[in-house]
Parts: sequence; C-alpha cells; structure tokens
Amino acid sequence: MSDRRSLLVLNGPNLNLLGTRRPETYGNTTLADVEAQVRDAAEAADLDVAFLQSNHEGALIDAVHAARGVHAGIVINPGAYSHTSIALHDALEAVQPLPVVEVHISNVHRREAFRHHSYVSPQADAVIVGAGVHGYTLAVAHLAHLLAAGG
Ligand code: DHK
Repeated sequence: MSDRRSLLVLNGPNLNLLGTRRPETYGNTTLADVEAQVRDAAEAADLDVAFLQSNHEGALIDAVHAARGVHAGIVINPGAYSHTSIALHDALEAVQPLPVVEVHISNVHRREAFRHHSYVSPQADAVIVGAGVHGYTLAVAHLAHLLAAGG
C-alpha cells in the first residue's frame, strides 16, 4: 500500500451529468474526464486521489467525516448544495484543520442570485469559480502547495 498523502475530491448533485447537462454552462467534459485530469494533476504532485460523486447530501457529509485522518485535503464541488446546505458547512467545519478548496465550474456570480451565496465558502481555504473544469486541476495544485508549505 502507498504511504503517499491523498486528496478527497467530492462532487455533488447532478455533476454525474457533466458533459451533457447545460454544456453552454458546464462544458462538454465528462466527470470521467475530470477524474482523469485530477488524477494526472495529483500524480504530478505525488498525491493519491479518492474521487466520489453523489446526488445525496448525507453521502457527501459521510465522506467528509470519513476524510479525517485519511486524506490530507478536500476538493469539493457541492453543486446546488453550496447554496442550501448548512449541514455540509458544519461537516467541513468539523474536520478542520483539513484544507478545503471549493470549486464551481461556472461563474456563479454571473448567474441567478440564488447561486451567489455559498454555505461552503466560509469553510474553504480557497474558492475557484468560473475556470471551467480546469478549476479542479487548480484546486489540486493549490492543495499541493498548501501541503508542501505546511507539511
Ligand atoms: C454546479 C451546480 O450543479 C450548480 O448547482 C451550482 C456549480 C454551480 C458549478 O458551477 O460547478 O450553482
């Protein structure tokens, strides 16, 4: 078994449909493609990856809880739960000081007002918005940077 540090990459509801759902907003890249890109970026930083998508709030919360003591950081695109889930906020708070990077593929600030607030952002060390699926690679790079700086 590898003793490399690992990242948990979480995707919330509807992101399993990436590539076919509103391509004008989210692009044509599938979640499988995103996973491959994330694995490449993590490999380059000498990190392992656990990649999970769920349409269920409780499953995402369980995954956050289980990250403690197992993963060195979390990348999370909470999908619409960003805008609704105090429970996800509390779960991320409960696993601090695990570093967290929140990703939104689209620029939520150019979209409907209900997407402008995220309950997750106060728990995130960084928020990457509007960079398309490249945001996941940026998030991995930022976590690698934090881990290299902080040990
Ligand atoms: C993804 C979603 O599914 C939306 O509910 C969010 C986010 C935006 C994204 O841009 O990745 O509002």
